[in-house]
Amino acid sequence: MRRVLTYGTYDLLHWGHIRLLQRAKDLGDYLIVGLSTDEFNELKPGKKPSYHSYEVRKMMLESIRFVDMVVPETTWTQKVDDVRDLDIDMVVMGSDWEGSPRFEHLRDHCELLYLPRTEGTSTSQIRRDLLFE
Ligand code: C2G
Repeated sequence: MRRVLTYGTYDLLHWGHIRLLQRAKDLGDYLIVGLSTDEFNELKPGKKPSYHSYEVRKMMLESIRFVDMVVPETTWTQKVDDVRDLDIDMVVMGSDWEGSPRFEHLRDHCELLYLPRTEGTSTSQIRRDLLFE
């Protein structure tokens, strides 16, 4: 059974997120999402606090049929341990992370694939659109 892992904040869940999760699931049999905690999001440069709490974002992800498990992402450095402990075959991220040192080192531990980001939607775009409604 091929086990796939991806990471993200998944705030204000939108169709770009869903397309990423669907393609990630299609690459294996079991999809795990490392979901950024509210505290971890504070460490991400330029990241606004999430609209939804970790628990709400986790509940929403767990309701998606492509997602088999959600685990907390609390640090930048947990990924190698996650790949080992969760017996991961492939890590998948959207192309905005392509080449990032946050992920490239995982090539020594598992397959790593970046999928084209979905153009035309993003959490920040949704926030901006709603602000000027
Ligand atoms: N994504 C996408 N298309 C969009 C928006 C997002 O394919 N229009 C992808 C991103 O590339 C990412 C996933 O959806 O793979 C989740 O996006 P975010 O919640 O914005 O994730 P991010 O804040 O980048 O957190 O350690 C890695 C971080 O936790 C990633």
